[in-house]
Amino acid sequence: MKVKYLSMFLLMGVLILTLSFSPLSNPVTAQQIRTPGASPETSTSLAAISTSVSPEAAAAAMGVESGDLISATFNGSASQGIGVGTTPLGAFFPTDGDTFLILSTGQAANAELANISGDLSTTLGGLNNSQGEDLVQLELTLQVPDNMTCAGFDFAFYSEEFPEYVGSSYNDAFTAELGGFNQTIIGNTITAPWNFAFDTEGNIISVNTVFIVTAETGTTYDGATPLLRAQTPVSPGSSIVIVLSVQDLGDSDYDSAAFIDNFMWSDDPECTSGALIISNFLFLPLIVK
Ligand SMILES: [Ca+2]
Ligand SMILES: [Ca+2]
Ligand SMILES: [Ca+2]
Repeated sequence: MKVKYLSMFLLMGVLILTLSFSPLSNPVTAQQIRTPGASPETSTSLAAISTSVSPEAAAAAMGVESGDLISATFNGSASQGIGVGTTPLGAFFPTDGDTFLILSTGQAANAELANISGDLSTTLGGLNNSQGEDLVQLELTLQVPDNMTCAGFDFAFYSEEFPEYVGSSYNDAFTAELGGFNQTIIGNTITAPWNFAFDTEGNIISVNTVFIVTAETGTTYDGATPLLRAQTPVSPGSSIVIVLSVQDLGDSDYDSAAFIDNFMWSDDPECTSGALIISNFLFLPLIVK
């Protein structure tokens, strides 16, 4: 008898536990919505990336000389998405001087965290794209020197979306546009006719870029492009507007970032629009300081 009562007791216990832990949500819906872990709080001890910087300080960090800067604005972007790196980070940055600019779809200060999370995510306030997802921008109005015909800068694109969401609707992107912000989003595709930071096949720099990607990023992000240089022809002596943007696509989770530095003018008569690899991972040991 004792064994029989014990069996009934155990069976009831199992039934109660099963009912208690049954999922309440529709499993189909749950598969469609990503639920990353909580983003770590940024610590004040992580002092190598400054946030709450002015647009002018952001421009200076990426190498724009103050004499060439007419104006700068973040267009209402969340201040946590913009950082100035003051010590070396990743394989390449800074590429000029002591500082570089970080534009992130999450907290820029998190870029230097150890890569202990595969789903680092922050939903920012401030500016959003037409999907309602995180958009972080620096808009520069610049005076082109009289003898210069080309503008360019160094950058690399980092994303927590690598490698699991390549080819998906979560196609976070970086763009650099000449003339203003002029984009349309349909599904996971951004159309940006004024963008000059496109890859060798004319695609936007995004999670789906044709540039090779490494997992050894030296940052908190799970993947990064090589060091790239974008350039565009400009009219000597004119004033120009350049809009640098990073944005989440699909949802505002799994953050991405662009590191930007070494803004430059040149009188290169061969200057054409686009981005090219200027340093590859093959040379990584030579580049790491
Ligand atoms: Ca990560
Ligand atoms: Ca985000
Ligand atoms: Ca994302």
